Amino acid sequence: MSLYRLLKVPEDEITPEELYLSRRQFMRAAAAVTLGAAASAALGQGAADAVDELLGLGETDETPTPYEAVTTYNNFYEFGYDKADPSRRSGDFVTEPWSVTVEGLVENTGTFALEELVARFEVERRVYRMRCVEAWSMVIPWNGFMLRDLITLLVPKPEARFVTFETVYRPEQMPGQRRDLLPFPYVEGLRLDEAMHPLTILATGIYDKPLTNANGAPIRLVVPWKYGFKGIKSIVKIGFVAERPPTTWNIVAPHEYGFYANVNPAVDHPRWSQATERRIGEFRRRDTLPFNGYGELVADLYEGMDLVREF
Ligand SMILES: Nc1nc2c(c(=O)[nH]1)N[C@H]1C(S)=C(S)[C@@H](COP(=O)(O)O)O[C@H]1N2
Ligand SMILES: [Mo]
Repeated sequence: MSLYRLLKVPEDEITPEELYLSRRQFMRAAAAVTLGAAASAALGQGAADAVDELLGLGETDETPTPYEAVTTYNNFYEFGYDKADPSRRSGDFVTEPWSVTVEGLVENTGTFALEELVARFEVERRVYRMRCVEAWSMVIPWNGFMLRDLITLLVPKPEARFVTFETVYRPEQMPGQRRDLLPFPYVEGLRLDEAMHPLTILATGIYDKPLTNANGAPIRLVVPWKYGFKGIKSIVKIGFVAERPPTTWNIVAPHEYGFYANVNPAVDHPRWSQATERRIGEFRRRDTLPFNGYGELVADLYEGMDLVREF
């Protein structure tokens, strides 16, 4: 059973407040479904602690990559393609005030002021591995809230199967947008059940500080089991659609960058191996893990799919 299908039922019946208050239980239920038999057995024994521990798999105790590296070695083509461009060339980027427009197959469309939106959610710290498709990785302490909590408030219509995201288009403040580095605005998308997964967050902070412009201020997506390019930055639009939406890197090079972009050491990029990665700050390469090490929590989402063909 998919995570989304299970959670869809209570969502229709529970008010946002109740949902918010019962979030811990909700997480447990989500974990039980995603983790399958092991967690169910644990739940059966009434061992809620065991599920908490399993949920803890989403956290890593690996040493976070230093703040300096996380905020100066970036991909954000709106500011240029060099890793140093986003931090060096984003000084004129204005992120306050900021609003996010919600459109498409959802009950609560509209334009929302970011502070008012964020105030509704519990912002928590999530330390996640981040694996770029270019075969480097970091460990990043994010501050953010679960995208599922926002989606629950927005109430998708039954036909909605995918969530879309769009980055701000502001060439006067984003030098990379004044050149043809990518077709802008940058767009991304997730299947609704991926978007509803408890690991998927909208980040507003990094290292307990506000997000830097280079990291996607004031709000960006983080999906830790997918390649970094799915983590779209500086989001101004969120949509709900029935069909799989176009996504920027997939438009540019469909044979190199799939829609799903799940981290997969067994599927090489046409121009390089994905079997190992360079952790920023380390000398020896590490093995890349399926789903970036989050497989126990997310593999269930892709049951029955051929992950070589649907990369
Ligand atoms: N709008 C936008 N979002 C983006 C990108 C981009 O160029 N533009 N680059 C992506 C890529 S390739 C990666 S690896 C991550 C990098 O996030 P970080 O710089 O915060 O580590 O952002 C992603 N989000
Ligand atoms: Mo990336």
